[in-house]
Amino acid sequence: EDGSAAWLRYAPLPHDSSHSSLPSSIITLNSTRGSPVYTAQQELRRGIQGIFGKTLNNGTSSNQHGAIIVGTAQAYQKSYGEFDDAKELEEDGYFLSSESNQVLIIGQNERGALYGSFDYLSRLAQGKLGAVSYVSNPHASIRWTNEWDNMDGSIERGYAGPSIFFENGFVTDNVTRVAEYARLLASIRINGMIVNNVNANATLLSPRNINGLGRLADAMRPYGVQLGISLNFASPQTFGGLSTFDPLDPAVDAWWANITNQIYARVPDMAGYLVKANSEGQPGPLTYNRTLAEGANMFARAAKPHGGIVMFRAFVYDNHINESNWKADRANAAVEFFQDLDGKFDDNVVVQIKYGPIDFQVREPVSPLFSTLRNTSTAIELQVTQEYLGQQTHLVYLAPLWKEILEFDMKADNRSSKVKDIISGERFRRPLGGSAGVVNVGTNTTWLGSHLSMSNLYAYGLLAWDPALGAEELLQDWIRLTFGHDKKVIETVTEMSMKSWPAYENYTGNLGIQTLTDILYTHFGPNPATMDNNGWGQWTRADKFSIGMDRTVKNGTGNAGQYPSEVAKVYESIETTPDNLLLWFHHVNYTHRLKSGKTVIQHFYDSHYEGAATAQDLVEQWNSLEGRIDVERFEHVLFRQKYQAGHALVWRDSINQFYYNLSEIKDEAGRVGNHPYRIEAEKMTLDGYRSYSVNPFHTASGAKAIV
Ligand code: BDP
Repeated sequence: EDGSAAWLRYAPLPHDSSHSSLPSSIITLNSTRGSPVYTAQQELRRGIQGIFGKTLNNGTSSNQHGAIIVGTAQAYQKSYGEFDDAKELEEDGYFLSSESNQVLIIGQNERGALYGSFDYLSRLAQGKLGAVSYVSNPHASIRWTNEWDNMDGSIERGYAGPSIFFENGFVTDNVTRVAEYARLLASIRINGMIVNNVNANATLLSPRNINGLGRLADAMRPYGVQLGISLNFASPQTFGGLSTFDPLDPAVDAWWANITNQIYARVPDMAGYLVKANSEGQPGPLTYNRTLAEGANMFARAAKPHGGIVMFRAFVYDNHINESNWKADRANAAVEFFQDLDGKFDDNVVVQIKYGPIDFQVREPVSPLFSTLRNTSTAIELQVTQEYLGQQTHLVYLAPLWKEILEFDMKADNRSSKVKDIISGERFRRPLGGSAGVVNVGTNTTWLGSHLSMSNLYAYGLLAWDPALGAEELLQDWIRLTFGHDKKVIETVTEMSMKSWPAYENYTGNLGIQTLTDILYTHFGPNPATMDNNGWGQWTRADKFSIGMDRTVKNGTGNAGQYPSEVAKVYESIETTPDNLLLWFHHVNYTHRLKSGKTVIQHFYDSHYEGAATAQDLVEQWNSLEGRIDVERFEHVLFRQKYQAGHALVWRDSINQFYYNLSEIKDEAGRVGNHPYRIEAEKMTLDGYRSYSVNPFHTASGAKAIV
């Protein structure tokens, strides 16, 4: 149990779960090796063998009793005649019926048939053996992952070892892991994957690497996962040898058309491109005074003849903002850059928007851009990799966070406008839309570096398919598939996971102040002092008396006014802003009283204690599962939980000490700065250790640690 099988373990069902009507044969309506329907057939055999120890025979159409029939609706109708539910199927959707001893798994297309097979197997593996009959269709057409892999094999914000796609500047030769990853993604109904970093390297476009991309796509195709790539805007100049990369220069246009043709010649079903432009030092159309839409449309023209999509990121901002300008606000950037461009993007462009206006913080309001763009297709960008959220050394189950965002009602034009219905294209009647999840898996057998963080990947895919699913429901399915059916295991891991996001928020940054982490690069560990006077604009504006960004229209940066009026009204006033976003939208005294009656500073102190205490509990809770989980995974998780428990104390004391030093307001409970029973390591007689001063000072008591 090294984690490589993730939730596709097909472990035998406990007890005697013999299945009286379990089919004994399989009829596959496409026997072409490598087709998703063929893959579905292989998967069904493998799963049923694993779960029930039963080998499926080859069925024939003359003997369909007791058979699983898997294929597309078209193929089914050819052999067996019309079936009613076919009309309800949408692209990638499937019909699953296990009502008689015949099981039908019929996809609208090949991919749908594969999804239906995985769904059926997931039910079996969870012991959900009852009869079902339903159609399942996707909420949105774009259900992609983004992988931030570099050509040298490193991964930006990846915490599970080196890349499975690239090494030493080239696409890897061995694509075994790539196929295994595609299999995992297909099982959660992901249909596209961008394989390289948004901070893209143009050498990906060399003939050798284009051929390599073909190899990756070939490995992914049997699973219905289409490959896509990130592009570097300056490639025509830096890589192609042109004198310019101006998107309106015909030579540049021709260069992109040509390179795109070359890629599609090798990967005819490529999903499309992802572009990060004019952001954090990346080149883009603004260099030539062209608009972002003109830049995006250049790629759109190249990809259009091949059916490709261009995901153009809204993460555009100036990363040299000057804090002395009280009105400056990074949170305003996306709307400022994109509002005048609405309707100017070609129809195969999708603007990909991070869920919040800043950057994957533990708590952010929804990005206002979702309601600004009415005539432009949009997708939401979520982060599965826990960049700011503990980098897989802390347990943070993210589905509750994503659910809050997806269910948020922007009330555009006073009409229900939930984010999930905007990104599906439904609310503003857009042809395209969906989700992009930054995953960053690596070569580590656990995929993400930690067994427990795989619940995030599982939930991400299935929420992209159906955002109405519940966070806890998804979690419990994942637990059963990953750890089995032991009731105590299910209850304990559920409880641990469901309290993990609130706990992390409590001991890192609460009341909407952002994750008070080291902002300069690592994004790991407490460093609130870096949260101001940095060009990135992630500011708290904390001083001796007060804290928070005033984003009101009346006195602040005007950010609250970027939301539709109903929502803007709520955020404009301190009284109506929810406490958990108070410091995001308002600058208040530390002594300001929250709706709970507590002062801001006392809330800080208390929450940090509460959050850190929860992190200690997680160790106990996990420990209580000893013997109920295989030793390999038990130990692996235990190590991480202990680390988290310790690191949560570092977080608690750093943040509390920092704001105590700044405000000089005492903790009512007398805890902050007062640890009478603590024995400082540096005061002990050190044998083989020495003490040293740490920076930032507040990450160790007395600013001293030992090494
Ligand atoms: C930030 C990451 C940085 C990414 C950037 C992005 O720290 O590594 O390149 O986002 O999304 O969160 O482009």
